[in-house]
Amino acid sequence: MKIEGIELIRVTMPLRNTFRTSFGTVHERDLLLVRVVTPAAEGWGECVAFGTPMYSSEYVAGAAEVLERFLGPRLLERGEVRAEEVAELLAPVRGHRMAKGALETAVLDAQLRARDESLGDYLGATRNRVPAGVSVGILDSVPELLDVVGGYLAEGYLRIKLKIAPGWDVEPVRAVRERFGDDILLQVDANAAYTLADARHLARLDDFGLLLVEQPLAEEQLRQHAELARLIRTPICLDESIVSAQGAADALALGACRIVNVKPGRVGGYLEARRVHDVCRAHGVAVWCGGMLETGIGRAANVALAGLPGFTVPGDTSGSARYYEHDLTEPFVLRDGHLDLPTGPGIGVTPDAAALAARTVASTWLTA
Ligand code: OSB
Ligand code: MG
Repeated sequence: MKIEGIELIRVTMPLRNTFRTSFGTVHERDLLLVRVVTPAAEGWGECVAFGTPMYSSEYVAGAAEVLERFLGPRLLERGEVRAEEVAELLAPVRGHRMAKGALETAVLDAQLRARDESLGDYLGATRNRVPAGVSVGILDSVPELLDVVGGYLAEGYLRIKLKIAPGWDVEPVRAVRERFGDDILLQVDANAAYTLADARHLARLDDFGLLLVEQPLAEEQLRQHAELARLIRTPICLDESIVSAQGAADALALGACRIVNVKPGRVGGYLEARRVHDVCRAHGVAVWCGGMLETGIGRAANVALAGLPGFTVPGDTSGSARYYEHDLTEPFVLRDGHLDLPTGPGIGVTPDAAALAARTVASTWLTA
């Protein structure tokens, strides 16, 4: 496919609810969309970096710059390119996986639209709907948390994830178990807020039958996660630490985790995300699809990926209404606790022009 132009669109989306994690608080979602124009079709990708580099080292303005100066020009100079060649073409630029992933996704979307194939079919999805979980941020009080969790359960969410941090861990988990019982699927996410010295404290979570504890320690601490796994019974899941399929293989070999959160942006796109899925599946390790507070653009692709057979537990693929009053696309709506895979070509959705225009703060065109 000939890439004629690439548009980088900076967008700000007000969040319905402030989202607080151990690394900071997000009031609105600053994000970057990538639109690729080819003679046959155009394609869209959502870059999952946040406005600030607190979840990981990437951030929106940095992603925009690396796309504009280094990644975009490499593609435009090549002219003809297939989605399956993008990662290799961009490999000389180190890191910046979220920026690369957005560009690869836009090319893949255009390629699939041109041949009228859905992303789910292309990736190998085996289901037409996926179970939905929801990630609940840190709140000011336990009663407030119980209200919020009760509301999500009433909406039909099939799994609850509580964000935790030192000072907000055992008590909220205990309160949710006491109020909603032992049958709800419950897990926690620390976003790297603890150290190995906290092992005895984290072991107190073992009493609550959690599905997993996500990323308790720092991104680089694979060996220490393996050590922690010997000190607590709750299965460890890695998020931030897994940035490639090779890294996932290393983490499994080390015993650093027993389950993996797959976020396509974090690993550089949907093709690498599928390889992470494949590696884990070959090891008998479950994966689930993480989220980055995406708009409908990123959400559509995540839901397609979550249709693959190794995604055996509910992910952070929530309905649009959990995040936004007005999404950029047709909203994703929970039916019976599930989201349907999009069936149209490519990612299956496009931004509503008026909704996008209302939220766009800047846009840049790159041409050959
Ligand atoms: O660690 O999984 C995470 C949101 C922003 C950054 C990191 C994470 C999260 C979530 C929410 O937990 C996922 C979502 O609902 O999109
Ligand atoms: Mg996480």
